[in-house]
Amino acid sequence: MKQFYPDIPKITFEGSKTENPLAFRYYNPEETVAGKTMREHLRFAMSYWHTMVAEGTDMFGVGTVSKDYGADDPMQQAKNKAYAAFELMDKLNIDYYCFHDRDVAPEGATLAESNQRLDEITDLMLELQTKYNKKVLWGTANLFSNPRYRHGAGTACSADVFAFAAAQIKKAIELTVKLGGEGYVFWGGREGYETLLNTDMKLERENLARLMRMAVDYARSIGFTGDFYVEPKPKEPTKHQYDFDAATVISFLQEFGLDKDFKLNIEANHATLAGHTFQHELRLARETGFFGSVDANQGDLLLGWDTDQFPTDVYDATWCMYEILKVGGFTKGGLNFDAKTRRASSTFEDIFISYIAGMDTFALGLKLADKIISDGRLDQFVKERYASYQEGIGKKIRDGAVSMDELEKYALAKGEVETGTGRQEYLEAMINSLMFG
Ligand code: XUL
Ligand code: CO
Repeated sequence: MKQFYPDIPKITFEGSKTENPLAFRYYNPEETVAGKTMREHLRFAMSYWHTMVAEGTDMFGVGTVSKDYGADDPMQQAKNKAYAAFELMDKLNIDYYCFHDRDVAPEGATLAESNQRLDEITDLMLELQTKYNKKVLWGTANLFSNPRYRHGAGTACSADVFAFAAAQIKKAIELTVKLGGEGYVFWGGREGYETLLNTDMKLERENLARLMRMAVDYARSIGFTGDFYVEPKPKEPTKHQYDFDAATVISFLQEFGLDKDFKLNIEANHATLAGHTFQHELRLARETGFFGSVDANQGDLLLGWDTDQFPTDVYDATWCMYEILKVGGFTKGGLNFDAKTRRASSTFEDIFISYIAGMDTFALGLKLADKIISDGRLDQFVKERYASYQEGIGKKIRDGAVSMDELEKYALAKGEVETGTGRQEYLEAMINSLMFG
């Protein structure tokens, strides 16, 4: 069979000393860490849109790498893209992938034609999944690229657009089920506004919730047993998105009675765009029971947009894996590399090197997080910092067994209080010594 990456060998683990750029330094899939293999912990996924489709265009220039896979006809391109995708996953030892409907098959002149094309291509994808033993982490619908969605999809001012979006989601869910997908994502690409001057925010938010409710009910009715996720992002492409950050999404889900149906897909670069750290979003998701999946990438803190870089920041990966270990690991979610090579990194080899870098970074993060947790000093420190809530008045506060009167009496009798030092720098130095030994 024709190879699309003939110069790239199968990538194997060679250890941290290797100088081979096409080898893993830290990701050793069958190595056990904290009771599970790295493969089981990390559940890496390839993002079809960046890896198989995006050609490096930006606002100032055209693509720098061709993704036509040697064909002119759009359907032949889509087929070749599928062959290339599975060759890439196979060579990188990646078990999962994520896709939008429009990534895998070109949109047709009508919805019916688009759907027919999707049927044809997903037949091939299913065949390739079996051949290469690959799985879908999650599917989704692209409700933001076509001009019809310029006012949003579920939050559009036009009911016809709402209906079109619903039809597209229905089909994307059916395809996710057909391909055995373990999840389905709602990312509100244009579900927000540019100006409140022309916006009925109440109706838009209610409609978005209606669409999500209908999507869940439909999916369950056709036997989808996977997870639904919302992927928070504060802005871009719209000025304000309704799925702003984890806290906003959680309250939205609760407001509309969707909190039992959805979890969160936390993306690193979206967290920083919202003014949070990646870990903050993960921590909130973990502690509220909404943790689901992760879009692993990183932004550039000097830039105000979503650069979707491959993750190489070991601190961020470590704190991400710390939260994931603390929540007990992924169930149906995983680490999807929603990441693209820089525009100037314009060869297919760069794509492989980028995935290797990302996978190694998270493998290292997993090992370091395990080290921090096993060491125990950090957890112990936090526990002791809140020790006053374990007994006496603190325990009564936690138990809801104390009144304002009683607290006043207590404070009056106590006099000035002593709260001790936070020792942040001690902790930072301790973590560095754990990480760098
Ligand atoms: C955009 C983004 C999307 C979602 C899926 O910022 O992250 O690619 O992950 O629609
Ligand atoms: Co994403």
